[in-house]
Amino acid sequence: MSLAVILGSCCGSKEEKCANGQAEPAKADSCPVAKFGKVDTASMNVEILPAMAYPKGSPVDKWGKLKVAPNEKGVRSLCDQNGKPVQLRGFSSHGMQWSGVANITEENMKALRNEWNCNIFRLAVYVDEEGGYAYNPTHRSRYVENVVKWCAENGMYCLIDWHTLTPGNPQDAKYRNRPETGIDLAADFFTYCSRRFQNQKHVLYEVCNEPNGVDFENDKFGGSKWPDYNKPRITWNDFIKPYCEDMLKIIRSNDKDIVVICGTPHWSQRTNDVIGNEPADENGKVYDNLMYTFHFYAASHNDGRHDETAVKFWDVDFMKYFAKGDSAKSVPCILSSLPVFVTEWGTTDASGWTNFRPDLADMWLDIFNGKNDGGQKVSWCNWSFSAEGGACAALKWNDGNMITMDKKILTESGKYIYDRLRSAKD
Ligand code: IDC
Repeated sequence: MSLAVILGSCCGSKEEKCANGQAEPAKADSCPVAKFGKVDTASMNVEILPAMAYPKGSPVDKWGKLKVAPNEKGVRSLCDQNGKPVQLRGFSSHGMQWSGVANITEENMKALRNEWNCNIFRLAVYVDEEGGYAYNPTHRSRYVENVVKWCAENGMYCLIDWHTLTPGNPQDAKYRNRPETGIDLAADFFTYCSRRFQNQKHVLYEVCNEPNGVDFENDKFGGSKWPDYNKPRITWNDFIKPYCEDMLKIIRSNDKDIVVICGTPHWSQRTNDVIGNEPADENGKVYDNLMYTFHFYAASHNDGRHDETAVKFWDVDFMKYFAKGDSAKSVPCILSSLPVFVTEWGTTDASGWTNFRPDLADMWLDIFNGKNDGGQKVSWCNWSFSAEGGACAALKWNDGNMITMDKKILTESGKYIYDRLRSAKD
């Protein structure tokens, strides 16, 4: 199926032209989807991999293809194939184009399952950053596919993360209509992956990491290049939701019930913007098996304390929003209202470099273990399984190629996550 057909609502007499993924995009005013680029026919026709096998007794063997279903309080939560709530816990990779990728080996994936007790691994596919996917699309057939296979071999779930970050708008032409090729990289990537991996029970998709309104290049928005938490520039309604709906049409046309996770405004911190306004198909039916993400870095996003961190962040009581809601701020309890997956979090401040705060991380993990009004168990991936990016990285610099569980190679954060993963109970 061509991109324009999947994206739908195209354009009467111009249908032939718009419906052909290989045609030049028509002018924006003649076709509502024309501002987006093309999908490569090679992606549309990629060979579908046969279903992979999972070791007996492993998480994927026990839980099967995940879905979103009500928990005992009637709150939508991540569940196994039989509708029993499950909690996934594990790591996110660092950018696979940097040396962080050095740690992602067959051996280490085995260790993450057998020694660290991870049941998920998130692969961060940076796009337009130096050396990212835009500059090397073979990443999908090399790293992505290897990680999908290695996760299966160990019976772990695999979250494929389209790691949009700079630019912060997932609808930016750098993602949706590359000037040099006219390719809609996001649509092309999800066309390829949802077809290639359509038989795999252990795959999940995160369609955009951390939408944000930073404009490093020319500050189109005027004033500060840093957006205000209270006034997100890349809003849920105008930018992120329509983008998620585009990707859902593509993904669900190949894989009708796979769990898909949507990014949320302001670096995936305004999860509450989604309440009552969830992505829907062309008939207005809200998609099933959708989750929404919240990202936090413990020293920056917590109960609103400001005093102890070098960098001053927001005085938002995120913990209250998620666990109970805050009527004074008109925020209902988020974990009673939406199925949430914390696809990325760090033990430090949001730079990733400083302020390791296990005490604040503990408070968050208590909430995720069920201490919230929705009784929702929240799945998470820690940033990052890497020696890159400062104090939040799990491994020490130059010792990244972990081959044994010698704790000498772990940072303070790595030791903390190791203990939390090992002591976690299903
Ligand atoms: C950081 C990396 C850093 C890299 C940068 C790119 O650690 O090496 O140069 O991205 O801009 C996020 C992002 C994640 C960040 C991480 C730490 O999703 O990509 O990684 N962070 O800053 N959101 C909040 C923090």
